[in-house]
Amino acid sequence: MKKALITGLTGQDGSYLSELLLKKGYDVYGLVRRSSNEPFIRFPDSVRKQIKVVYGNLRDTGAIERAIQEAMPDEIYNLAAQSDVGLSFRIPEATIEIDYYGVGRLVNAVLKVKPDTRVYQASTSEMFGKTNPPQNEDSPFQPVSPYGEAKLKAHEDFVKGYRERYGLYICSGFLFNHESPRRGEHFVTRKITLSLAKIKLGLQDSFELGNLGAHRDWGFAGDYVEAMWKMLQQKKPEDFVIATGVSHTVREFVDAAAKALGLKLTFEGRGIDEVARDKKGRIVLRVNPVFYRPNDVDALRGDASKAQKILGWKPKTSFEDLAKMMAQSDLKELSRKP
Ligand code: G4F
Repeated sequence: MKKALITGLTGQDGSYLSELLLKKGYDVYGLVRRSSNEPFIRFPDSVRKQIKVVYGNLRDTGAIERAIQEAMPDEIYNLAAQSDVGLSFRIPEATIEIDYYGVGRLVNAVLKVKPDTRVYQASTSEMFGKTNPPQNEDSPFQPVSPYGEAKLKAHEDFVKGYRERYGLYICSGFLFNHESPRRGEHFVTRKITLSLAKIKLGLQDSFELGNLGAHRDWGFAGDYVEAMWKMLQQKKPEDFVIATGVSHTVREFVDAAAKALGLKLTFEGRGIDEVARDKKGRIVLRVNPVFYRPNDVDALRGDASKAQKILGWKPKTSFEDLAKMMAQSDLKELSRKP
């Protein structure tokens, strides 16, 4: 039986990946922060029971080494991160601490305890930053956020660097935005679906967003964890862009989620004066500059043809189906609550 250790187990990707690996017959260990309030909120009970928890985090070298000693994993998936791009402008040091130094601690522990472990590093499309789409593995990196910078440095030093210097089997997945009903509520897609579902049920009148014009390439997280696993099953370690190849604005996501809930919205105005109205003319969405970032990535659209060719991977879920899945899940959950 193969063994896998997942850091960041309790997040969206960790929950889908652990389900996938359990289905494939893996023994799954998770590095879990003791401070998480409801660490297993995203997990069905049946999955949760099968996961072996090791408490620790990427700030703690001793805990990382102990987790590897305990699991003796064939594969490690490093999904732990300060992954909120907007927040990284406000907490840059904490972001670098986890997203850069944390990766260093992990790969050094691997070399010390079990150097034949295969490692997946969650790199990101945010590293491409200002580079024009479509972005692929050969595109230049031009990050604009502390988060993107920390992830880029970790990729250069600990993925490319340790692969070349120490022969470590380590791959970066440059994953474009990937979402699901399990997405954290501070990311834009989930904020949108949750707010619209509340509006639909009369629990809220309106909500606010920042940059409505940003383009993102949004896919379904459940499809993307399969690509992570495939990367660690190859003869040699390589890096891959994982994306749908289709890009939409934040405004278009609002529209698609609203349609899925039977709400017809009309957008009017520009910049901070833009609003969306429902069919009775009531304002349901306003722009609030509080949600703008000091610097934002304007346009992301990935070219995942290398992943398709070498891994045989392609996305299964369309943009419209993703928005519908998330909006309907929030509506169902909220309707259930007393
Ligand atoms: O949902 P977001 O916060 O995702 P972002 O910044 O693209 O980052 C996500 O995807 C990356 C992959 O490219 C990951 F590496 C990263 O960890 C994370 O998962 O924001 C998407 C867009 C941005 O342009 C943002 O400015 O939505 C815009 N936006 C507009 N209003 C907003 C809001 N974002 C948030 N979070 N909240 C708003 O109210």
